[in-house]
Amino acid sequence: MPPYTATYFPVKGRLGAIKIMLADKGQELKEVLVGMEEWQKGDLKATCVFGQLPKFEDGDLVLFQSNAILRHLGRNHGAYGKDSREASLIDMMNDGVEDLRSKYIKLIYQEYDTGKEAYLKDLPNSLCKFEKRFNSDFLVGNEVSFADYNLFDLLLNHLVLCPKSLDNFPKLNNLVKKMSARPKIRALLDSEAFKKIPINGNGKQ
Ligand code: 6SG
Repeated sequence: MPPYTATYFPVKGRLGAIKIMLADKGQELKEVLVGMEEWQKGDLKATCVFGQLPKFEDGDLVLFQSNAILRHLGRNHGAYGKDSREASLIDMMNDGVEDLRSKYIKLIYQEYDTGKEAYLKDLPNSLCKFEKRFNSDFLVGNEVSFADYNLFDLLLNHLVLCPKSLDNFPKLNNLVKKMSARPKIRALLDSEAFKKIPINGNGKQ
């Protein structure tokens, strides 16, 4: 089977959770990195369904939208719940992760210097919603889902933004601890290739 291919900028950004999930599932990923100069030529952008990256190829299936990619991989690799009820709950939690990720991206790209204090003040109001959902090591049911990988990736970013951000959230700390300890995820996080790419495209983190 040919490996999956992802085309993206040289940042973790919206590919981070996808890479973590693929690593944990023992899947190879071929990466095509696109620099600013090449992207600004516009040829690649014109071929992207919504004019944006990441682009993800699974054989002849071409996908855009990072959450659609996560769902696709969740379906393919048994990370989408044990039945349709769990799948719906996983969708709900992942949409919640997307809401927080959108706020984070807005902070990073639009108001880092003026808005960080207010962002961190409000952050517990978002994090407590996730904290309350954990009855096991995972957001939904007893198995890892794509929403867990997505939340884990976003929490790692927040620990860089503010190392104390999870201090009052034992369940979120547990997620970070347990996910970081999964051997294939640990190997990815420790790899030079992963460590050297910046989280975001503007140098802010
Ligand atoms: C930005 O927002 O890296 N894609 C981004 N930006 C380029 O022309 N809803 C979808 C999804 O979930 C959102 C996609 C996402 O998949 S990612 C994109 O394609 C555009 O709109 C964040 C990121 N930004 C870095 C960046 C892109 C262009 C300028 C700055 C770094 C420099 C040049 C290329 C890379 Fe750069």
